[in-house]
Amino acid sequence: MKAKRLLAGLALAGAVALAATGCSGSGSGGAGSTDGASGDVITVGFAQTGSESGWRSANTESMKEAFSAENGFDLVFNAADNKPEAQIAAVRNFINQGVDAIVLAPIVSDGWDDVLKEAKDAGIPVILEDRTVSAPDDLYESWVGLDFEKEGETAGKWVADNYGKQPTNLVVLEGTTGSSAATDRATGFNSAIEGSQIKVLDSQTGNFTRADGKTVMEGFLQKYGSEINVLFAQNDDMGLGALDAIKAAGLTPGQDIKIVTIDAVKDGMTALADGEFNYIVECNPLLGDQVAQVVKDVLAGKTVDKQYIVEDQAFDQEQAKAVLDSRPY
Ligand code: GZL
Repeated sequence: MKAKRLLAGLALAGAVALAATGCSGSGSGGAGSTDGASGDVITVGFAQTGSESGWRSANTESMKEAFSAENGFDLVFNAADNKPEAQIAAVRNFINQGVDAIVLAPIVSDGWDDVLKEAKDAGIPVILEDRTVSAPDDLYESWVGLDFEKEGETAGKWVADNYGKQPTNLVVLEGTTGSSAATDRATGFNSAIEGSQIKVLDSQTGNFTRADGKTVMEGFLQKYGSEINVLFAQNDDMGLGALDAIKAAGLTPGQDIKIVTIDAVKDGMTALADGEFNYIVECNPLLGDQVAQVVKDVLAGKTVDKQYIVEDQAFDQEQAKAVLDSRPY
């Protein structure tokens, strides 16, 4: 059983509070300083997925802020344009450069065993952030991420509680095929609607992007039209793209078609506050401080947990209105 540590919810200041279970990084090398003992700059290769969504932009910003020069880091950044083979090549380049540590936000779960083994053989620790991989967990030091299955379950429970007691037709915009975020959200969502009168008419990937979310929703509307009662978009951006398609079809989002999404980025929360979305489950992108702490602890030879899972919350329209102006992303 992997040791895992739940981190307290996101403080509005955007800092990730650590749970009282002692994950305090109390030794030298807190994320806000150099690594204590040696004071040497830590060179970190960060293999990011790309820039597919508002969530990704917020995550990249959080990581760059945490892995700054004043925090004792030299960050080598790569964004793989959502191409798994390019991301594997980026990790291999980091190994060849001899970085001190590698941070990876894996686009997809599979295909990582070989290059992670190469990193291990080169003595370069790998820390996963955001999504995770299917490779054996002895090939990476730790995963700082989110409970995607719980996010999907929370979204599904809201749909089942509100619309599951009468025949309801639903379509799904899935995230990137093969990503742990998409796979686990689907697992959680489907388990939550099981036994209800929710009927899934169709489910296709929109690759977590607005453009593809719009295109796939246009197809759904052409095929099913006003039969569609509810849209579950696995991230805000696909839901935002779907808004354009729904309006172009002469339908009113949030009324004719209820919309539930995951992320809670600013544009999504604005759509929720404006009544175009109906419910959003948060997925906290501000992981940088925790990841930087784990990197420093690993390089200082300290024991770290295999998982650090950041807790999420959820919002309806009234809650979105109340917090919109104070949200850090
Ligand atoms: C979730 C993250 C997903 C977001 C999308 O942690 O991997 O990828 O939900 C992003 O917005 O593109």
